Amino acid sequence: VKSSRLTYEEKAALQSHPAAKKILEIAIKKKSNLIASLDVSTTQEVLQLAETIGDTIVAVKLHTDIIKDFSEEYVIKLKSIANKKNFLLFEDRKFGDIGNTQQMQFEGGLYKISDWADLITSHVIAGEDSLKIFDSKVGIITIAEMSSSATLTDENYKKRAIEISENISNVIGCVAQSKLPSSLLLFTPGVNLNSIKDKKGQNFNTPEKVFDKNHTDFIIVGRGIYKSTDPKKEALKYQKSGWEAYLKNISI
Ligand code: 5FU
Repeated sequence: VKSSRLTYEEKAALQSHPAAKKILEIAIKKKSNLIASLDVSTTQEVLQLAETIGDTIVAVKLHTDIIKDFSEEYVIKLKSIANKKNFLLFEDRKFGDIGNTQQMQFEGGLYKISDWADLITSHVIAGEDSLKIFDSKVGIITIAEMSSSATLTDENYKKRAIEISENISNVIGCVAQSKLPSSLLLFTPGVNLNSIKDKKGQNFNTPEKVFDKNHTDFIIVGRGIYKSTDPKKEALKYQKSGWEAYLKNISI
C-alpha cells in the first residue's frame, strides 16, 4: 500500500513557486531535509557555522534581529557561502502586523530583508490582505501552529491559517506541528535528539516522530546543532536521521 505522503519529487511537480522548487531540488540533491536555525548573536558565528555545516543543510534559518553587528558586508559574505554550499536563506521574522507596516519591515530598516531572504515566515493574525505585500520572489512560510506549550494556535486557528495560505500564491508552506494538505510544504521546528523540552515553553520531538506522525517535509534544528561542541558532526547526525525518517515515510 502506498503511503499517503508524497515524495519530494512529487511535491516539486505540484509547486510553482521558484523558492519551493529550489528547496525541494536541494533536498533531493543533498539527501537532506535539515534546516539549521543559527540563533547566535554575532555575524562571525553565523558565517562560521554556515561554512562548517553548509553541505548538510537545505537552508539556514536566521533571526537577524538578534545579531549584534549586522552589516551589508555580512549579507554579502553569507550570500556567497549560500551560493557556494547550495542552501537558501530563511529569515524567521514572523511578521505579524498590518500590510503597510509589514511592507516597511520587510523592505526597509537596517536589515532590508527583501534584498537577500529566499524565505520568510509570517503570522496570519492580521488576515489575508496583510500577506499580499511581500514581493512575489520571496517564498512565504506562514505560522499555522507553534511548538510551544499552551500556544493559542488551536485547530480552528490552524484551519484558517491553511485557508489563507492556500489563497496566496507565494505562500509555499507552513510552520506547524501536525499534518498539512500536500499542496503546502510542512516546516517543523522543535526538533532535538537529546531533549524533550526546555524551561521556557519549547517542546521537542525527534526527526523520526515528526515524519511518522506529521509527514513533515523539513525539520528545523536550533540548539541541537549550534550549541553542540561539534556542530558539523551533529548536523550530519540530524541530516542522516531526517533523511532516514523520510525514506521510511515514503516506503510505508
Ligand atoms: F514558529 C516557530 C515555532 O513554533 N517554534 C520554534 O521553535 C519557530 N520556532 C523557531 O525555531 C525558534 O524561534 C527557534 O529559532 C527555532 C527552534 O530552535 P531550538 O533551539 O531548536 O528550540
